[in-house]
Amino acid sequence: MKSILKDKTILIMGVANKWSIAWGIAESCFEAGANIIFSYQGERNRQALEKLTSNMRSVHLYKCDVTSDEEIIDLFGQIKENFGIINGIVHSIAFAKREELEGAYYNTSRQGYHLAQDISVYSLVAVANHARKVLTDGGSIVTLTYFGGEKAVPNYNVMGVAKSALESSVRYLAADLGVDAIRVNSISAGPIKTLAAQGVKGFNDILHIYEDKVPLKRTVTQREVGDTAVFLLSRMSRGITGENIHVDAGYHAIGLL
Ligand code: NAP
Ligand code: 1JT
Repeated sequence: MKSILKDKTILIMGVANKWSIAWGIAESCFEAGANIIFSYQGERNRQALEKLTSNMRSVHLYKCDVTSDEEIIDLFGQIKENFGIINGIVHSIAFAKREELEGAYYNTSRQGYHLAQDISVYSLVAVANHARKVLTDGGSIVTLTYFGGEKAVPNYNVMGVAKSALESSVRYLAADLGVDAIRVNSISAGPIKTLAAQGVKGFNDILHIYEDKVPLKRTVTQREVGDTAVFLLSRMSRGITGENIHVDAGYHAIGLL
């Protein structure tokens, strides 16, 4: 298992800091022998990545704000130029305005709705499209979702609707790209304390419910998500596409009273 991604080059999008799920995935990929390329939104993330990767083998960092088509096109242009072919992409990016993640969903603003869809969903579509020029040997695309895309979870609101669209996009992209041997899947992670989760009203209560009630009686870690991502990026999962794997300590399988 140690070299399951040996000779594979993986692009990881969405590391903000050491708590990011994308960083847990990067650590798992690194341990599995992958060459890793990172893309980051802004200068602050670049500095965090430089620090985090200071003891890694060759590190490659590219700026890409996914609200910009030019930056996405430019990212894959540079990757084509410097690497030719890559084998996998991890999309670990989402955004919504904090004020949209509490209270009634019907209070969602038009602009807040569009922003959440643009960054959290359309970005995967645009990335998949432009990535085709570097996934010419086939490949695997993995994105991150949450249970609030399947059921109405209090406060998740506009992000829940975005995650539904993301999970549907995974199926449509899988249908499109299968002919090119490109697989597309998502991981539905349980709640994890990250920068995104910080300041979310009631988030700690959700973590406590997990510790009390879910089958494994605990929350999940970034590395547990990372190890599932390695599976999805590797040939071990070569028969799987259009799938959503829950890494949530069993929460999705039970009915809570
Ligand atoms: P995180 O560390 O804050 O990661 C979110 C990343 O998205 C950050 O690196 C952020 O960069 C980036 N991003 C936002 N807007 C962007 C843009 N326009 N262009 C490029 N990058 C952009 O939080 P996380 O919890 O690891 O989230 C990663 C994924 O996991 C998200 O899809 C999230 O919905 C999903 N997820 C999280 C949980 C959880 O409980 N934490 C559970 C299930 C699924 P900046 O920091 O610079 O904005
Ligand atoms: C974003 C945020 C995406 C928080 C996110 C997210 N995906 C998962 N989380 C954590 C979370 C948040 C809520 C929740 C359960 C988990 C913050 C803004 C950027 C996008 O409620 C049940 C609200």
